[in-house]
Amino acid sequence: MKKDISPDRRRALLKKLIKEKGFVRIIEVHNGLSALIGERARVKQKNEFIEYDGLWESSFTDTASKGMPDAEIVGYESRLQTIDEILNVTSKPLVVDGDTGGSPSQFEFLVKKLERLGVSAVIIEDKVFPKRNSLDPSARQTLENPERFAQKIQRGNDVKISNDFMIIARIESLIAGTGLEDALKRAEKYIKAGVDGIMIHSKEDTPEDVLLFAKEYEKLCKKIGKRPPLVSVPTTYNLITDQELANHGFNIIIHANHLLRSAHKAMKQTAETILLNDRNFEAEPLCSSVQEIFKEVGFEWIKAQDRKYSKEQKISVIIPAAGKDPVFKEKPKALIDICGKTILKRQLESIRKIGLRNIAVIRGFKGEMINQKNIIYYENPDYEKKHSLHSLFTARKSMDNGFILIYSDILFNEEILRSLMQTEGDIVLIVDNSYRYHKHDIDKKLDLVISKTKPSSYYRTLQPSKMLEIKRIGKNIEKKDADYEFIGIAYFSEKGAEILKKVYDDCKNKNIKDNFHEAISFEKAGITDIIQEIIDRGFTVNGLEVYKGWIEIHNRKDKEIAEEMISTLT
Ligand code: SPV
Ligand code: MG
Repeated sequence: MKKDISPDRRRALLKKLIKEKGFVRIIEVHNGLSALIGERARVKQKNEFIEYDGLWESSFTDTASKGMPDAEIVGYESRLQTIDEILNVTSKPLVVDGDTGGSPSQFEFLVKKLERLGVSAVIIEDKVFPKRNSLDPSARQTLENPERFAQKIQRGNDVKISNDFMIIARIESLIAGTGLEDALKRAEKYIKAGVDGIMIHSKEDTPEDVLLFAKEYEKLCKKIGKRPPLVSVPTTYNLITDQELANHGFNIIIHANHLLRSAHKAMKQTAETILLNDRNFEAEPLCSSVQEIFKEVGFEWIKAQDRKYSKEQKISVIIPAAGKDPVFKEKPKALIDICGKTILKRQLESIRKIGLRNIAVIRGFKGEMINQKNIIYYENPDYEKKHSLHSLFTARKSMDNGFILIYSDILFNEEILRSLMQTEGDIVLIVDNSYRYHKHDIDKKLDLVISKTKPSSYYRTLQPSKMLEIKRIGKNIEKKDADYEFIGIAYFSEKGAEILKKVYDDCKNKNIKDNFHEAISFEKAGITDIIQEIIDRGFTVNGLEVYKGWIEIHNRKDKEIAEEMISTLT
């Protein structure tokens, strides 16, 4: 999606482009969708891309798209809605067809409103309200008294707040049949009243009249000493090219109604084709595909944003809970009761609190005791022989979109998961920098971590948590060398999961018989062993530093500490 443009910047673009390019080419638009088409249309010609310089909000096509005639029946409020729709989805300069401008007071309000919105120009025609469209040869056309019209221009000018906004006077003498002389007299009056541009309109099939006007216009402007840009709307005299018009002195060329007319024709044909065939198959070739429309209006972008920002929808949480614990022998560790609720139940509450829904649990030892609803279960009956790494891989199917791994024996604050979800790394382990201060840790083997950068010197780190790069992980690291403790929560993005799977498969295929990092064999490998293997192969494994907010239930003392903590919280 293109970046938005401010009203001030957009408004100034028209004058700037005229100055830079000599002439600008403008296309009619009548709603958001046509505005997107007009804004984006681009063709290659003589090895360079050309596109429209700006957009025209036509009274004829705006009213027609509302099913109404172009006779100042549709009021400004409704026109402003269309203008807003167009501005909302585009960034090119917009020229608004202001009809007659209404009464001078109405015109003052219109100028203020359009200028504030970021419109670059308004064109008003010197006819009497309520005007009739200029292209119908049989319509009654009444020209406004030129002095009165010049005064309306002056009043509009007086309320303008910037030099960028242009008030353009549209001369209708050739439409009403009052001739070239009248047109030139009016042009002189309007220029002297301070107009920012002159549009000469004609409904003839050939451009002679407007070209003659253009020639005389140059002489007139020389005489006055001021030459506002000249505007053409070549709807009827359409054999002349934009470049030819520019060569004759025109600075703004407006293709005033073609997107609406082409849409109208195509819609009629499609509506009739469906009726004729009693089904819509035959109409398909007449239509843009649904995907094309999706793309035009930014649906693809929304989907990409959804994908980017809602990891919660896709990624899984995998809790390996198959092992038999040497301390808690009576049931799976996940089912240890802490103040009336099992660890697993407490984990599920935290996981669901942050919107994660795809939860997988790997069962093994007394697996039948774990029977929470809305969980995908994987089984590792071989839990005695095959350790945590292989246990994790029974849940391979849940890894595809990325996953969060959570050991089944830890209690944690959901904020830890929330910050993990926001990280950008592909493999990120939560590491705690407070392990040195845990007295009760001394009698147990921790998963220790050495990082490339050293821990923050502060006891408690500031939010958001810091990312670091991990060099080594394992239980055999000397406590004095370790920087952190891995708490048993890790994130694998889609790419991270892919790396994990590939490294695992590769090790498995190699049929490693002896030690695998700290394990006596690949079969007995733990999750930290494969992480070390991933690091050794040159992939980045990050650590996300937290300070407390979790507790691992390793032994009975931990259980007591957890119970004490929870009871003081509740
Ligand atoms: C419009 O597009 O609404 C115009 C130009 O005013 S014309 O229809 O030619 O009058
Ligand atoms: Mg109009």
